[in-house]
Amino acid sequence: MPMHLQGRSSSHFTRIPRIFAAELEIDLELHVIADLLSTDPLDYGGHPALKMPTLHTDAGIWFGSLPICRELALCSDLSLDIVWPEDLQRPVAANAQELVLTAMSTEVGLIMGKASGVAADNAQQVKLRASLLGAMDWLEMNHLRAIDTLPPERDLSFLEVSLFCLIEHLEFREVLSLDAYPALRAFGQRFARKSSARATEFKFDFPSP
Ligand SMILES: N[C@@H](CCC(=O)N[C@@H](CS)C(=O)NCC(=O)O)C(=O)O
Repeated sequence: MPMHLQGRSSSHFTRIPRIFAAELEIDLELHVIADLLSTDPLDYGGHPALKMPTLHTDAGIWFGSLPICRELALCSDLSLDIVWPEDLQRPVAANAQELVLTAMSTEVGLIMGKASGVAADNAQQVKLRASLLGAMDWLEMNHLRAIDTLPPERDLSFLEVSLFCLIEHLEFREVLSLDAYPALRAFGQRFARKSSARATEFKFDFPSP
């Protein structure tokens, strides 16, 4: 069975393994999930928690962007030097990774809330936005120090790929402008030049209703 990923071209958690696959020269077919309000795991490629992405290989189903990227790395013929979250020894780098993933999940909460008609001034949405802004302010101040701790000989790091997917997604989904985050915007512009980033640009798989 050829490997395929169930997800969406508009999803930041889906884009992480798509960038990894491109860097690792793995042919990965995207199968688009149609209905994000479905409560049937089968509509999410068998994900019991109703999330995307899932990877489907001969070995089985893989849930979540990090386990999927690890499996892609194991299946690749290239021996890329990859920095994984558990390799981040310094607090600034470990905290950056934690805040990137937290901000990505917070963004999902904001988008799903808006899409299902929750008002922006709902207390939960207000807290989600405050959480996102807190994470972004910290990342604006600290992401370069975090990246500086990575081994210079690396080919790829989960931290940089996930940070890139987060910051491009914020503007793509009109959740937050990057105007207040010039250093993060500059990081995103540099990373966006990679062919793996250009090959996986965010887009909506369906026309808006
Ligand atoms: N920890 C998971 C998070 C996955 C996740 O939150 N995916 C979002 C899309 S980017 C999702 O499925 N959203 C739909 C929903 O939460 O209902 C991962 O790393 O893949």
